Amino acid sequence: MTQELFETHRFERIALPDADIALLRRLDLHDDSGTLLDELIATIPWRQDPITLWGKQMLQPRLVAWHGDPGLSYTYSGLRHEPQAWTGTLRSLKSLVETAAGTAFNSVLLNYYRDQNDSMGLHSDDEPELGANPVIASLSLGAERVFVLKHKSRRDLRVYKLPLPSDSLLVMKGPTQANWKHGLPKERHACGPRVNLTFRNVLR
Ligand SMILES: O=C(O)CCC(=O)C(=O)O
Ligand SMILES: [Mn+2]
Repeated sequence: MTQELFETHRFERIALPDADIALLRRLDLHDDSGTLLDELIATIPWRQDPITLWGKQMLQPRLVAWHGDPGLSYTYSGLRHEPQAWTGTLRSLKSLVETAAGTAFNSVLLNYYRDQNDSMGLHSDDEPELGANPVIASLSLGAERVFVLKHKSRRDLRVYKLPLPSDSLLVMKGPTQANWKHGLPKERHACGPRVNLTFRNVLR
């Protein structure tokens, strides 16, 4: 059943060693009015968290929010978070993503990149709360941005650049987080806003 759904949705496998990554270039989000991006930007309770970089306190170069089932808690960027409640829109998106990915999720981390100057540094989604070999389903909306993947130990492999178009769904699973880092660099050219939703299953 799961395999069947996977094929129906026409995922492309991203052929990287020590990883299990697939990309669905376009997931139908039932966004007929084309207002989903603006709605998320306007209604999600975005925060800009502080980070310490080279001993200096600054704000992260993007806005974030975390929504999920009640009672979960999750530490990222060194900060512990309680989830905001699911909204109707986030619940519908979760359901579409769960069907496409063939996996259930109990939370979503949202990232809002306002323009080309917003970014996310190289990291792995390897927090202990996610367990070993987590499945992460990452939905992109808005401006196309380049997602980069860098192997943790193999210096012979180049940094892999994967442009993520609007409405695409990237699924990372198996040993991907153990062996690769990923990030979203700034762009040199002007670009509009992008919202990314990474659905995760946080273990209780
Ligand atoms: O914006 C993206 O595509 C990456 C997001 C990400 O890696 C994360 O939320 O952990
Ligand atoms: Mn990540």
